[in-house]
Amino acid sequence: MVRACGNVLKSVSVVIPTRNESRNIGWVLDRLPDFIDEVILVDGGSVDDTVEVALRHRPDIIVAHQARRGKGNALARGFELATSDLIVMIDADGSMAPAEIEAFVDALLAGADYAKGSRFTAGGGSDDITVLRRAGNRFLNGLTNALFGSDYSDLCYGYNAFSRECVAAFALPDATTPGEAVWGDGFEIETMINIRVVLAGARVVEVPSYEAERRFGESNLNTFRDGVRVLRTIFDERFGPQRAGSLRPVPQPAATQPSMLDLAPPFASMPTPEPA
Ligand SMILES: Nc1nc2c(ncn2[C@@H]2O[C@H](COP(=O)(O)OP(=O)(O)OP(=O)(O)O)[C@@H](O)[C@H]2O)c(=O)[nH]1
Ligand SMILES: [Mg+2]
Repeated sequence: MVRACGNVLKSVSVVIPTRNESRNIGWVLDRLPDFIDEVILVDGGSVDDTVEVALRHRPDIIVAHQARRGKGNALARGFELATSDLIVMIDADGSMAPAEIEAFVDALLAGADYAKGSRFTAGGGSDDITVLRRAGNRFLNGLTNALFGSDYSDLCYGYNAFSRECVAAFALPDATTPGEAVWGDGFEIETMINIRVVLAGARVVEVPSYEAERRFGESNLNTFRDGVRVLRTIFDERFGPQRAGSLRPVPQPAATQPSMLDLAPPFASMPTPEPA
């Protein structure tokens, strides 16, 4: 529990997707701040002992198994299960410092709906990003800002925190139906939710973050394939017929923009369909 101004207590859940992270997950769990109320690990068919190691390091951890493939499906499942007021998403590979969670939570307590980690804002950095990935991220980030009026500096970084009202704005596919992966189940989830919170009028604040190299093991991300998925996500969200962008107005500049929390329900501004 953390104390917000006005002495309101807020609970905090952490959602961690894992795929063969037995050598890293203990390091992450041991470093979570003491105020965390709930830790949800969503495993994607690990063939090592990720789950056993996690339970040893954090006996109260909630373990879930994802229904389909991909980091996006795992995160969506974790968000469905999270019961706290505030939710933090963090990777299990040790590249994101758990101690930074405090800064993310502080940003939410100060009034943000969505605290976006950034390696490219003052105080952030990376030991891990390649020249190619940096250039790709910069291009995709600029395109997103141009099409949606956002002010992101690091679109493709998955260390974020948000109030639970944001989960409705994410409008993610149902995570529990088994079968083939659907759109949103892959690494594109990060771009999808970054765009959808902006379209919903959420108050977005960037939090500087330092990315280390993953501690052990192999990356699951393919720079080219996943870069193309991010590009498709941006175009789909902006121009796709059934996508969020066609349902919700592009928000006005931040100063005049109400918080998403002021809109009840979050999609209050959606047009009401004409009766047949
Ligand atoms: N449950 C689940 N977790 C996944 C899946 N793919 C990746 N992950 C986890 O998602 C997190 C990020 O994956 P990484 O492979 O490190 O990808 P990345 O951090 O975007 O890329 P790098 O910078 O190359 O490490 C890690 O905690 C992975 O274990 C998946 O299909 N299912
Ligand atoms: Mg990683």
